[in-house]
Amino acid sequence: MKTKPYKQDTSPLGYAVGVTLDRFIKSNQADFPYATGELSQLLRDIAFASKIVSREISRAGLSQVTGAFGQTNVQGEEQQKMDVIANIRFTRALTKGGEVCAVVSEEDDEVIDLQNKTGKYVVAIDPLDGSSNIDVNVSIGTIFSIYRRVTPVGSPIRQEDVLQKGSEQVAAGYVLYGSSTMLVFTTGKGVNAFTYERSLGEFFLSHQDILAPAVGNIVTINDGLTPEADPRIIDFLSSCKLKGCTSRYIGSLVADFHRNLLKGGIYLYPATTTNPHGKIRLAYEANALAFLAEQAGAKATDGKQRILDITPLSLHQRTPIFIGSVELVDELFACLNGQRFS
Ligand code: FBP
Repeated sequence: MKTKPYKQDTSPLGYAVGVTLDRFIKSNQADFPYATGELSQLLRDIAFASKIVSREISRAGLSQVTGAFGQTNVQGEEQQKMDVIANIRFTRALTKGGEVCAVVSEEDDEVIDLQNKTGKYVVAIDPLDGSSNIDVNVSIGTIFSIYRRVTPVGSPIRQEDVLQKGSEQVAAGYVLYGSSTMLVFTTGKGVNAFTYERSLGEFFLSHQDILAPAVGNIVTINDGLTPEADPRIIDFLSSCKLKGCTSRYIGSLVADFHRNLLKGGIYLYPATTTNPHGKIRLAYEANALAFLAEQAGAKATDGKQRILDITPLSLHQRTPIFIGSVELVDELFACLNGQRFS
């Protein structure tokens, strides 16, 4: 039987649409720790849930899902309807995906035991970050951290499974629901971003091997906090102003982090007299972004140590966070400690 070898058509008619998330995962399987397909399936489950959440957000104003849900979460914050919707969608996708045994969510007081006797992974998730921006059509996000459980598979979930240092993460990422929906993640081999093509229902690779500029000129802080912050932080902010840095603050951690990751800058959420541990949660906000930052050549500290070296003591503990371009984080650290951040 006569055959002919496939030759990729190069005419404009067959223009390339790009590398899908699935194809990227398949061709980079070696970059996935343990490389048995479970972690890649878990990432697919997160991508699937984010498509549903992205759809709900994009039509929020039309479908009565804006506004408060009428309950408060463990942080004492009023839950928004979209917080609850995102929590349902991600927890359900992780349950049905079958790779996860436990979930730590910003919206749930306790650990959610998925009663999955074969699940090897633990996920810590902020289903919807930037709640204050949901109803005003400003970019919001989802943040996730993935760990391998440390106790035997099939045995009861224990504290050591869910209270792991950030340095133990096997993967982490966020979804940004902005002018486009993007999924950004690392498995410890660099940072890649995928943009959602709604008409095809697919995430396509749009930013490969992201590296954060070592030098940045964007300072991101809620200026309303500064009167209660450490005066040495005020000194740092003044030196940035003198250097001609600019100020940007969206009020959604994911969106502020993403901008600074691409353009160069520093995000600061310090401890204040009102919040002596800051506001940002270690398990499902700071750890994931710190892993991504370091994988992109940037840095993340609580002012004393690497965020990833912090030993977690409780599920919803908060931490001060200073994250971004190396030069700016080093300067901030030197302001606070009078020595370099190594
Ligand atoms: P949640 O919305 O998930 O609770 O996250 C916290 C957050 O909204 C961050 O996204 C944001 O950077 C910060 O809090 C804004 O805090 P503030 O309103 O004090 O500036």
